Amino acid sequence: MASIVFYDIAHKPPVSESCCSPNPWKTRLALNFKGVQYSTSWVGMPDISKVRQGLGQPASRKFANGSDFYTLPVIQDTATNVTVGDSFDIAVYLQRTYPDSGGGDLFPAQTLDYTFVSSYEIPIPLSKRDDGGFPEYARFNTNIDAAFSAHVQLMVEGIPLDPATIDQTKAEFVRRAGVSSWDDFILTREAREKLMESFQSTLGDLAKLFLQNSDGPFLLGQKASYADFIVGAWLRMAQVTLPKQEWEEVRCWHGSVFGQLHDALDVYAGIK
Ligand SMILES: N[C@@H](CCC(=O)N[C@@H](CS)C(=O)NCC(=O)O)C(=O)O
Repeated sequence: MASIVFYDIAHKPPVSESCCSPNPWKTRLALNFKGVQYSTSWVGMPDISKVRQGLGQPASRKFANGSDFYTLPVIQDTATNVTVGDSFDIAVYLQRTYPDSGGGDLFPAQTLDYTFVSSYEIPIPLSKRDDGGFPEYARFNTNIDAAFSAHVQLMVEGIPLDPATIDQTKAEFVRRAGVSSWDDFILTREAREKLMESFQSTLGDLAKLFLQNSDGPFLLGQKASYADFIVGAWLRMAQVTLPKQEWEEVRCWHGSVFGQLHDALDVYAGIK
């Protein structure tokens, strides 16, 4: 019996092909890196609030109007009786509770000098949280979330929603965004090209950080850290949700740093 239960979002079956939510992906990569025993509990989109509240976790995020946004991941560690409901807090918890497990240090000291300056609005405000004693990583996490969230409209259309609850989920996305129908999320070809250009230039600034260390694929060269998982989690979402040709473009931009990072993280990407 696994000691950790990891709650992730179930999209269209089979989950092994559709699993694409970036914050749960950060947790999966961290759990696999740590090599701790766990099992995944899959939660359908309409059930997230109920499941999260059932686990005694308050909302870790707010919508723009100030109302609660119930999210995953959550982990429940049955060995310690601790439940944690935010991806960054989970990584800090794993590091502090299982410091030497698996690949070792999730947060090796490094400078993560990347700031995203937004020209696009972020659809849902990002979580506000403590830095857990790792301020460099916490700031990097916030900036990466902002950089990818500003371009998330490229990916929304391609989320493989579960056919069993697709109407309900689409209606909820429409309600949150305050738009009138799902079609409002669909970008015209021109708007898509413009947003892809912005995505490319945003990732160009990030690529500089990866290229500082030429024996890549990771920020520290051969050793993966939680900073690689933060970026890699968003790349998993891009891989699943972007049209194939656009994903190939992303992989190849900036000397293929992101394609190489994505592939190098396969060793930590097993779905359990
Ligand atoms: N601060 C949270 C944010 C988690 C979050 O935003 N999760 C998204 C998936 S990536 C979610 O649960 N969305 C549910 C929904 O859209 O209803 C964390 O980092 O864990």
